[in-house]
Amino acid sequence: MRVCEGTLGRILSYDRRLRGTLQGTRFSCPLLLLLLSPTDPGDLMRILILGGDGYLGWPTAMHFSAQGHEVAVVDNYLRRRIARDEDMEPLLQDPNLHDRAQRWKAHSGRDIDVWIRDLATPEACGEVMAAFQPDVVVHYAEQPSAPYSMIRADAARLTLGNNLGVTLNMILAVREHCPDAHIIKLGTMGEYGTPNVDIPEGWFDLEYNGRTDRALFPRQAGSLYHTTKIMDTDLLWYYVRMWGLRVTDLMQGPVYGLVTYENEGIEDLLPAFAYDEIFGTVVNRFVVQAVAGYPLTVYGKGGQTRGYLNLKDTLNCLRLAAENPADKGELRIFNQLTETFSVNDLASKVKTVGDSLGMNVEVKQIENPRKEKEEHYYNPAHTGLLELGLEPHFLTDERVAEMLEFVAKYRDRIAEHRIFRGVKWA
Ligand code: USQ
Repeated sequence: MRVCEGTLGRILSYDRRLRGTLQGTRFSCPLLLLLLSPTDPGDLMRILILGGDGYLGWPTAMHFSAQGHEVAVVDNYLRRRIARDEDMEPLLQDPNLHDRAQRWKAHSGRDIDVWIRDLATPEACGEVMAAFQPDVVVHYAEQPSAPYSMIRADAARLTLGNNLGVTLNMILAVREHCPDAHIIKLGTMGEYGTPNVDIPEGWFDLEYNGRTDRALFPRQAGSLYHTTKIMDTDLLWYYVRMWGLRVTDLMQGPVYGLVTYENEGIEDLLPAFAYDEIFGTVVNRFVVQAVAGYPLTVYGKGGQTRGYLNLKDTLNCLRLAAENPADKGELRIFNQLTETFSVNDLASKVKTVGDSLGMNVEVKQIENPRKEKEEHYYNPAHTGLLELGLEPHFLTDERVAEMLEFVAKYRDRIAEHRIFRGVKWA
């Protein structure tokens, strides 16, 4: 692990934080605080989360903070602005980052630094990196919606410009200000598409005309958003080769859920939970649709299979990647998913569980607004994170029931016109 300030500095910094926390509002017992900080003081890191306002960013910030790490978040509220402009706002209240940090402080006694900056501006990116001197940079700061990237020409340009621009600025700023920092980049399983062969974890052995080499597995994205993620991977791989950066690229499938270790039972700390066609992922959408009495929107034949994971598992994957950094000059790739199932499997599970709760769920196959294979082979490897210690939370009937019951408390906030608008791919 990289040590920016040296071991002594780190211990002093930990001691400062410990005493600072003890002066905070909630914890008055040092022993309790130590028990609540599972990380050894010598392993504490400075973790910078780019895109810290998002569905994944804010829970990740709290998770690392709860482990005792020093955490800062940066965001320019791009997702909020798009959601507002497209009338696709999330289900729950969406406090701004300063409010979120204050609420976290009140609950945990811990600080999270907040920077409202546009990382697509090189100066802003450099300013944050120079000031915070991270050991780990978690890069979520991208326009995350595939449908949004396909909606109009201006949205396509924004997605490409923002996602590639921020990634390049981040790389250049890391090299200038903290070249040993471990970059953890959120990629997507959508980079691989749905090939008719097994999918390895990023790399494969290539044999051609009797010669062999190790290469990035072929990528074939299904949306412009997913294509920007391929371009990110290529940018990172280029600079890993040129400058010896240390990078972990997490190829993540669609995430579901909203309860984490840090926010359980505390509504104040829940993340933005989207159920609309632009920002909502399919599991979260089906749960909200079942609660609203809206027929589950299965696109096309419903044989589309993806690799899914619970929000808690995303946090554990990030933690495991940070605790076990890539080497210098390494682009390490993990496929971040815990189980695969089709849209039809998902719909029938939500229906069965919803019906058992008296929801009378209807499932409706509708014309697919996307251009994608609706029946296909899908077999991605995903052993790397399991080998680091990941213990998956699968989408059991009990978990579906918990989500349905949770969302049912907010039923009157569901705006049906946000559920389907039919953004066409072609
Ligand atoms: N789908 C339906 N009905 C719906 C919504 C989606 O049948 O109402 C289908 C889609 O057509 C697709 C599958 O469900 O085949 C997954 O769709 P999704 O909206 O949950 O996921 P996607 O658009 O691919 O994007 C999401 C995140 C993105 C992340 C990606 C991982 O928004 O940030 O990168 O999941 S992956 O899908 O593995 O590429």
